[in-house]
Amino acid sequence: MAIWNPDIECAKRSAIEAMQLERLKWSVSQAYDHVPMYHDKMVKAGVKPGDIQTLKDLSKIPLTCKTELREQYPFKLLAVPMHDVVRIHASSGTTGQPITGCYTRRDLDVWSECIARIATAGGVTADDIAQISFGYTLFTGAFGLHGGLEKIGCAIIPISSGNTERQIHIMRDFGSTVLIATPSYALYLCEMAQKMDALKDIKLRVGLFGAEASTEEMRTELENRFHILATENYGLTEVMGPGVSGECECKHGMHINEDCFLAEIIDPDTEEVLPMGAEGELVLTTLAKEAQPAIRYRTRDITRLIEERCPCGRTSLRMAKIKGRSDDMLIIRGVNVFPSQIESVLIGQQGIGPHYEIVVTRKDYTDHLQVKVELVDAALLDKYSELEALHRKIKADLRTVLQLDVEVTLVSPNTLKRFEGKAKRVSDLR
Ligand code: DLL
Repeated sequence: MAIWNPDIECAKRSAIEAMQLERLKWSVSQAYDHVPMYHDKMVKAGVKPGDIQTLKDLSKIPLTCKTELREQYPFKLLAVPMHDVVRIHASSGTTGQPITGCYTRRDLDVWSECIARIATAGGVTADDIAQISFGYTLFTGAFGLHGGLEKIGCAIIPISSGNTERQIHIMRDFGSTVLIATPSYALYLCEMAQKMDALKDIKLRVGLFGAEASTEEMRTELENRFHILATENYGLTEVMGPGVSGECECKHGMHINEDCFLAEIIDPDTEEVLPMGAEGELVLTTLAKEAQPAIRYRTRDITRLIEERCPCGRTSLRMAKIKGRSDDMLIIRGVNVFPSQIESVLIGQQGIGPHYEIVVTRKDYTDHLQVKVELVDAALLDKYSELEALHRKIKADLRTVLQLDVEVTLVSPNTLKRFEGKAKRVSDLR
């Protein structure tokens, strides 16, 4: 298993922590000196950059949340003059004002380096032909992966997302060996390839997936259908985009690029920093970002850190699969439900496909959870007893996992929405 930058990725903990401390001091000073929002927050909390003498001192600085960043739209978070900015990305802003991400030339170099590391960890080499099926837009996914894969030296197909039938033609004709997409779009591509009877001619061997939560069951589904090794990548516009962390071929947690990001886990309610290994909300601080530093940014993503050594030889801390976002968690009749729990029950069940929708309503002051699932074979609709048995089984399995009664609706094949980017499977109509 190749390692892109063994000096960093396999460094001793003491060396990594020394580097982190030095960079943390620099990053906090950048933010304090040049970004009024961070300056004001630190002054209010009575902290100065000079108070950061150990990594633990970071907790003296207040946390930062999405709303605060939104208030700085578009460029009030810049720590450098616009003259030094060479790229501007933005989050989709579907749930409000978008958040901009600005990069200096050096930021782009660091970004490519981070991606080169995680793509190599996922098994990509210079001999690969990589089909990037993320949208080449303001979204960080496509351009982020593009820079890193170019650094590795693979042949990139910048096809962007959408036009799914054409994606399959290109995948087959160009002999793509690496697919880069959201897991939900990868699944749609796979279905299309099956429909076009092209799966047998496809040479994919690696899938680098990310940008949305997906379960272990979904990974297995993609690996089995496409005959690939599927690894997962994580990142967010607020701190850089993809490249914060990524899995190696061992697929046991995403290795964090710790020379560029400092990760903490907090209790989302009390905001207290939790000990190593505890599950909670991921908080990230950038250590190398020039244009737009992020200090103690609350990601809302729920995970835990893993410090046990990985068999791959990398020494970096890893992040477990994202369980969900704290703001995605549904509270149904007082019970906490993550969409990922529902997905893990559905995927792999005989008779149903991997597409689903979750609809939450309130009737007579009571929450009601409906899960719509697609049948694989429409013929089942005419076989009442088999249909009934399948329905009963899914309902019972959901009950075991969620401790809730769920209305299960089995729908005809190919009737639920397919996604070309991040999937939106939950409608909370309360
Ligand atoms: O999704 C960056 C990215 C692009 C990551 C491509 C990986 C691959 P945003 O659009 O700003 O950035 O969305 C960030 O997406 O806070 C998570 O909630 C979610 N997310 C990203 N990667 C994962 C993942 C990009 N592997 C938000 N698993 C984050 C679960 C993920 N959720």
